[in-house]
Amino acid sequence: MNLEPKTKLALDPYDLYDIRSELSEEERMVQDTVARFTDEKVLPIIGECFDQGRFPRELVPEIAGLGLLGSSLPAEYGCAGMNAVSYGLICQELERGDSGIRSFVSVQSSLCMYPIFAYGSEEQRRRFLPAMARGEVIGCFGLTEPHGGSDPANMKTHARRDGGDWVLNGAKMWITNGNLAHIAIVWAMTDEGIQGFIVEKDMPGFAAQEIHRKMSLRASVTSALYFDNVRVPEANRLPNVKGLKGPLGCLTQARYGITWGPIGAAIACLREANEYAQQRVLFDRPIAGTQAVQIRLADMARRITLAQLLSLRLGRLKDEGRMQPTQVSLAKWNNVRMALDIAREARDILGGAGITVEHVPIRHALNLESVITYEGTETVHQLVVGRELTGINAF
Ligand code: TGC
Ligand code: FAD
Repeated sequence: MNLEPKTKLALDPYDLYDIRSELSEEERMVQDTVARFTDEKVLPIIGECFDQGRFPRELVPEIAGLGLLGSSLPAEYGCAGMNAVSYGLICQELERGDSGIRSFVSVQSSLCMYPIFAYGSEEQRRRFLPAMARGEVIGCFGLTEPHGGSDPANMKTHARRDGGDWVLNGAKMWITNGNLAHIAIVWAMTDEGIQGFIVEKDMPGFAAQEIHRKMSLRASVTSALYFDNVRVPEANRLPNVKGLKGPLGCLTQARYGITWGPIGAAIACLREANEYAQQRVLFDRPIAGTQAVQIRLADMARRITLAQLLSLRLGRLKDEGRMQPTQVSLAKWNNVRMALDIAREARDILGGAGITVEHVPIRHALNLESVITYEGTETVHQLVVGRELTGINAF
């Protein structure tokens, strides 16, 4: 029996394995909605925002209106209750626009709303989550400290009990949304181990200072946070977790989304390199007609396809409750590396034109220099996988 298709079907060059057909109708709808938002609202302004070092805060109400903040949390807290694959697709389509927009949503959803949901009291959930889903309360997540982010167990920020309150001292570094945020989820050492606190921006002794002169994630706010005898009431301590597994549990959620995001950035770069190469005529033919450029474009498509399959599989495992942190590490490592390499190569295919933000690859490449460092550096994720294989901790 001949099972070959009768006619050759046209493939989508940016989805060669028709992964979209593996998505449910609802997942496709989420992807289309966010894709439209990115095309209509993000892409027209983002080059200029990057150039000016400005986060487009005016987009937050629409991001919230589309249900993209805390999208996986339940409806009883004003959230959309979507599945993990939908959250991944949200990240992918937003990062097709810019890593900074995806970062904003990752931090709000996975690093701030998730810990309040997973580790907070019912009162904290009701107080914060609906307002955060509406984008009226913005959060940031303070784990990294100036002396070294890869080893958060060695944190110096500490909280001491004082009557019914906690007194917080220390500093956090490289904090996304820091100066935008109304609340900070701050991880601090206590006599009972690491604990999480909801620090409100007007608490005396708390200060956020924006970090300028960045060459990466310029359309995102990054800050240092300082705590000088900040008095935090017991009602603002996250009661249901102690130890490093608290912040690491949040990172697993955010890193999962980050496996999807760079796929969007890579697709944007491949698309632009492909279109440019078809129009750029050198030596009497478009450079897309040379073997060297075709091999490079084909190799980008190959790597994107593998990343798409990896993230979809990871998302299905997450929706079945079977996803393990090591699997997330492997995909974060693979997919960010894939996107960074593709962005740099796409920049090269554009020649001199590739160095301006009129074209997307340089902006994505610069952004991905942060993405490969934050949420665990590439080395950290390689060592997590190595530890899984060998049983030996090489950190
Ligand atoms: P280790 O002994 O391995 O673990 C301590 C406890 O945590 C548990 N655990 C995890 N739980 C959930 N998810 C994970 N991924 C977990 N990894 C470990 C573990 O089971 C253990 O639990 P228990 O009950 O036995 O106590 O800890 P370690 O000190 O050896 O550290 C391991 C290491 C190096 C992997 C970890 O420290 C690490 O991941 N370092 C990197 C830090 C990092 O990623 N920081 C990110 C800061 S946030 C950020 O970058 C936001 S950018 C966002 C944006 O803008 O989009
Ligand atoms: P270090 O930990 O000092 O690492 C330096 C180098 O040493 C790296 O190459 C690393 O891979 C390597 N290294 C570390 N350990 C080993 C080892 N055992 N063996 C070999 N090599 C090793 N943090 C937050 O808490 N919240 C945020 O919202 C946040 N947002 C960020 C936004 C941006 C734009 C950036 C750039 C960072 C952000 N971070 C945030 C911080 C980020 O998580 C850290 O930068 C990251 O974890 C690495 O920490 P570090 O910069 O201190 O580098």
